[in-house]
Amino acid sequence: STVAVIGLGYIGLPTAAILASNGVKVIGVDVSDRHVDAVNRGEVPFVEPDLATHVAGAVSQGMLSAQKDTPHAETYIVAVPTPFKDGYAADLSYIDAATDAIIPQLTGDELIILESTSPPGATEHMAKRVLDARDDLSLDGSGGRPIIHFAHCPERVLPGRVMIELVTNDRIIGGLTTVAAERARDLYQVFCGAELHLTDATTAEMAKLTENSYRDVNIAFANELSIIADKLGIDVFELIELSNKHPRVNILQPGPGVGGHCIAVDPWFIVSAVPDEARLIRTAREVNDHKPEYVLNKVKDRADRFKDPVIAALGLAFKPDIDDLRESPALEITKQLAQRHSSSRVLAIEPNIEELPAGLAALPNVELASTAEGIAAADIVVLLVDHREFRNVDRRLLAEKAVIDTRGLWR
Ligand code: SAJ
Repeated sequence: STVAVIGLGYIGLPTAAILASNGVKVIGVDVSDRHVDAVNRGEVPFVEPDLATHVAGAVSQGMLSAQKDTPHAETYIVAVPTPFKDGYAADLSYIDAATDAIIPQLTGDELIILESTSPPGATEHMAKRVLDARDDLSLDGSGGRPIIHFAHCPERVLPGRVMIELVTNDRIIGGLTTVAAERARDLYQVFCGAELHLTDATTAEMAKLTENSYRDVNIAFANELSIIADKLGIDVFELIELSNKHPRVNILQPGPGVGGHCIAVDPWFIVSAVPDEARLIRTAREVNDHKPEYVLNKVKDRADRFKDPVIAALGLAFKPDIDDLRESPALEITKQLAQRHSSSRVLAIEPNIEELPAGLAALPNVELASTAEGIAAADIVVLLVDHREFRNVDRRLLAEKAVIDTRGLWR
């Protein structure tokens, strides 16, 4: 039997590759020629450790291929983006488009699994869209009509560790019916070595959003503490380290804000579904979103003591030791530094990229610099990302500088 994976991005392609490596025939579907062509050559269009080996192996053995049209398959896995739109509601248009392409292929007894992170009710929404278009099909066999099975199985893998965590993380599988959940479990069992927990679809949707909201709230707590500690003149990193010596306390680390396309987005899906109830979750988002402005004000306080200081911004990525700049507070802060201090030189230091992203390259006062040279030339050094390379910076280089260390890396 064949599995069609719709969306060959950060989640879909690893899932397609690991299924195919475990003997399942997989057809990957993507709207982008670049993704389709890369996969058919056995290549990976983005960076993720070990993924390239899996894709190359699966393609050369004929177990994985990619195309733009949605084929008929016994199982569909939908792994397309769910960005948010104005008002912070989830934008389901990619899910709807994937669903519309599946609808004409259905003959009965297919299983459709939604993997995309989704607001509560999205799996039911998908089922309704299918059944509204096809009154010859049903969820339960009523009227003797063939059944289509629906389940939600959110991904939980950490970028950079995807191929490991696909195998080792427990998974939550929410079916619109018990049979749907059981069929989805049989599929994930092929590659997942951890436990598979069955529930209903809405609980599975909420579990995913809850995990990321939990992390967001915990980081917001740390970010708020960092502002309180500044006010009180104490070191927040020591404060958290000492508080975490308590056996039931485990506070995360403050930073210049929360980036990536999951933790800074998913909590809004809960807020927009239940705006009056999700008060803490909304506030945490606001606290984390405010942190870049706080850092910018801190730099301004220092800069006011110089005439056109040279500012080095260390790190552009959204977290350490990756090249992913999407939704990165470090990138946004660097851009704002250049715009607000337009007669200053801003040295962007990001060891994981070769050239400046377009948004920064367009600014006349920004240059990409190496770590040692950038720091040496700077009056103000702002550490934004705790990359490995920055940990070992020679402290003598920092001695004469105004240093703002948002990650506590150089304590
Ligand atoms: N961050 C802090 N302080 C911390 C930890 C993180 O400021 O103590 C910041 C990071 O710098 C980064 C942001 O949070 O800007 C998010 O990074 P992350 O490493 O916490 O998470 P992601 O976005 O790479 O992946 C998360 C993971 N979710 C959880 O850990 C609950 C991952 O398991 C999910 O699969 C992923 O979101 C997703 O796709 O939803």
